[in-house]
Amino acid sequence: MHSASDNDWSAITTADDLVGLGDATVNDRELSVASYLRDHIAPLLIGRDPVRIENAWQYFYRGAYWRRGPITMAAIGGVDMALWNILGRRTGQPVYQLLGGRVRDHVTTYRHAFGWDLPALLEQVDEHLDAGYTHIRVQSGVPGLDTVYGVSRQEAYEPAGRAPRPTEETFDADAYVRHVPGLIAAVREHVGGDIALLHDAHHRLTGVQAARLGKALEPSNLYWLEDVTPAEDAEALRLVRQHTTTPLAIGEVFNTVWDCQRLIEERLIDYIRCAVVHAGGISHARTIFALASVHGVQAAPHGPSDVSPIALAASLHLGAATHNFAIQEYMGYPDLVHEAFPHAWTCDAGVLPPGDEPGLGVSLNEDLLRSEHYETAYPPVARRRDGTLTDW
Ligand code: KDG
Ligand code: MG
Repeated sequence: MHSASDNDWSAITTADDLVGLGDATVNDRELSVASYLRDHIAPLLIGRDPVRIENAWQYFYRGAYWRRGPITMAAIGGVDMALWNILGRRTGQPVYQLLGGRVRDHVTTYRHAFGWDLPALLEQVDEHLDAGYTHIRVQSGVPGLDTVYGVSRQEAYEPAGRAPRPTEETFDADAYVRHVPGLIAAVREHVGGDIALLHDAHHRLTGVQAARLGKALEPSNLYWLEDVTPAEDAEALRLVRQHTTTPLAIGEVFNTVWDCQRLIEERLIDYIRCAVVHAGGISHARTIFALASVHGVQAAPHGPSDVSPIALAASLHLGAATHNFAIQEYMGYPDLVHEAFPHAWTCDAGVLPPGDEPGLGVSLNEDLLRSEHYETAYPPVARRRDGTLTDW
């Protein structure tokens, strides 16, 4: 490779001037990854053969004494995506062809509906139904709380607010667990039996609270209950598993196969939610999903608006070629983001075709990006009523 990250954008340029884009964004820690790339990876890319993608992955993972963690793995992930992108452009093939070709006609997606109360929530649910979506994540406010993570009184794309420090909100797990089953039952009644409903608890419950919630949600027949306990606590999930048949999804905060090995091998979850960007790129997400396939667990990557159109493209190419890839989260982007990252993937009536352009099929509108500037944004911090922090 000729140069890497020597402009403002995360691009790798080969000696014969092929450019590969990657995404290495870690929401609210963006600059740490930028430093990791600039200071520790870019100098070591120079002179490497861009075709040896697996070799580069192994070098950056095993060659570093300090391994794993979101910053390291996102940096490796960004490089890996860019190298797959380059290989596609060099061979004139979309990345899904290089991964073995399509196993499915399209990748199914789910959208977010949120509303402070039931009428507001149903309004958004209806908009998604009218647009042809069949899978909808539903989140709402909770009586007695002023704010709830991911639910805004206004329209919003991402819970992270642009500010020099995180806002704080109060969370009450009992109030939440009391409220959610009735709310989702009302949504189920509204949409009928054929629509898949999902819900995200954002890691904030104990095992017992989560088990109660899962049980109470059984009549609503959820597609999944997500992040119901802190992801790193396998025994909490085991407790939930023992008490409910509500399907469980977890893993958006995992970065390597070793983070989720136990959950997958012991079948404590139904869906593994690692994102290509945060889990070491296409090469390593493929390893995770392969382990999952052996144990009856399906892939369902994270895809909020802080996962860029480049990383989404990488996920869709992998999804097209991965048998146990169930669904891709797609939160949507503001218009500015679509303009900044022109992309071949499309979103139409609940499906996300990756497009057939060589590589990942995403480019950068550099003029537009140059006119924007970086601002710190943080998701809120949540405290219980006594002031202690929630797990997240
Ligand atoms: O940065 C945090 C967001 O990506 C997260 O809140 C979104 O939980 C989330 C989801 O499932 O999309
Ligand atoms: Mg989530």
